[in-house]
Amino acid sequence: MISQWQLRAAFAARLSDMYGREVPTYTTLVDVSREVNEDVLHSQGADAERLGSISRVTAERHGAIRVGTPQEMRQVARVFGALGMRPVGFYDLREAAASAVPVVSTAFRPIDGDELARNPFRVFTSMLTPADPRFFDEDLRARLEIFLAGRRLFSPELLALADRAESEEELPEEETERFLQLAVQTFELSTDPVDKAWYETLERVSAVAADIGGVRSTHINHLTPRVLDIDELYRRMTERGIEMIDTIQGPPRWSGPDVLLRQTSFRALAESRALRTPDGDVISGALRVRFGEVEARGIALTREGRALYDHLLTLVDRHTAAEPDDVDRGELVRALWAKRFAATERDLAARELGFFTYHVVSDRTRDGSRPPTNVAELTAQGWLRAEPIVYEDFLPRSAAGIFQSNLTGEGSRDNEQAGAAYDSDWLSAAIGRPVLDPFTLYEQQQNQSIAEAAGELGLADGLD
Ligand code: OOG
Ligand code: NI
Repeated sequence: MISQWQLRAAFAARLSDMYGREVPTYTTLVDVSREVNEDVLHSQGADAERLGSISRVTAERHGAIRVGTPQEMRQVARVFGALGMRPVGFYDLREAAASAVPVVSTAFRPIDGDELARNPFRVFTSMLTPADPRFFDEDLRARLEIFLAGRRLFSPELLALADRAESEEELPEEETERFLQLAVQTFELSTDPVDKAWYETLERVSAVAADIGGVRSTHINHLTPRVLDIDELYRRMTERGIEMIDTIQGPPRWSGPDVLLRQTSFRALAESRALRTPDGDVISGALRVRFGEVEARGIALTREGRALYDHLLTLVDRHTAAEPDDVDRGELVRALWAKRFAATERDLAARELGFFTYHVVSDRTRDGSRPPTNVAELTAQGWLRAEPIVYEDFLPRSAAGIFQSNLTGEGSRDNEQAGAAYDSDWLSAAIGRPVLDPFTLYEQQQNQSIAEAAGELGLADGLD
């Protein structure tokens, strides 16, 4: 029998092989990431594994897919449910992007510590918002909804196998093979001709809308390996002549602890696709939508930590807008961070800006004194050791940036119109499963470790 985590790991590996065949530059990205990771491991030793074992990091990927309707979203949730992945977090990219990105998103990922350690594969999954009048007028909305209702992304056989794997939490070997084949096939780039006029109609509104609603299938949009030194990776890719987007998104490179997520990507490549013209001829064209991304992960921030991070970003934006000429954005960010952000892990924990798990230090020389009853003192006095919790989620601003830097045109949006309201509850109802709150998940992990430590120290009333 093949367990869910094994299914997840096998699916991630096969998807990665498939994407490497379809987008060879992605294979270069994976190779360079591996080289950088080996070099960091070599130069930093055990410190390199502070945020995950080298085997986890080397195999680690996230993918991105885009679907059109709540029904398709529910089906995706069943396929990922089979792999032990649950929807976590709500991202409204319509608000995070300046140009037209008419989607709302969640990420499917494993949620408990052991499962994440075995294989943390996650998929950023976006759903089109045809009901948002800022992007789609009534006529286009109706045509789009009819088009989407008439396509089928997932075969009944795949969904049946997925449901079985989810309810039984495993699959026999033969069914596993079939399930993996069908699942990977679903995300291959289709060779069916694309209706040129329809695609272009949507493209005028948004390249993302065309990529999702202009074709009768879905595909993996990008895959993202994890790297331990993203600045070095960026340098080496550029050196090889691969065109990267302008920036590394997310927190700056600085001397303090790595937090949240830093990402960059190589530019979307023109891929040849068959197009059907209004006369019915099939011609060969090129569409530019798929790319490869890479990321470095840091420590998960608490709500307070995240609020501080967002606040610092706002300050930088304001300053850059006011004095566009005289600022080096990177310098400004680093100066601000040095002044306001936590400079060490200990500081992150003490200011309750970051999440940690706490573990009893077994070899502490006991002098017969009673341990203090609060986490900060226990840690300061060496009774407890704090281990950072890795950020397993995404950043809306970076996600919007990744979408935008790979769009061909700005698209169009009518900001005079009120946007259609979508939120986490709406998405939960649409998917038919609760969209989980990432902060709550990290907090539970932290609290559980504290409760266990209290038990081991014989502190029956728990810890503050
Ligand atoms: C998803 C973009 C978001 C990330 O890593 O932030 C994303 C997409 O392009 O479909 O993958
Ligand atoms: Ni991504």
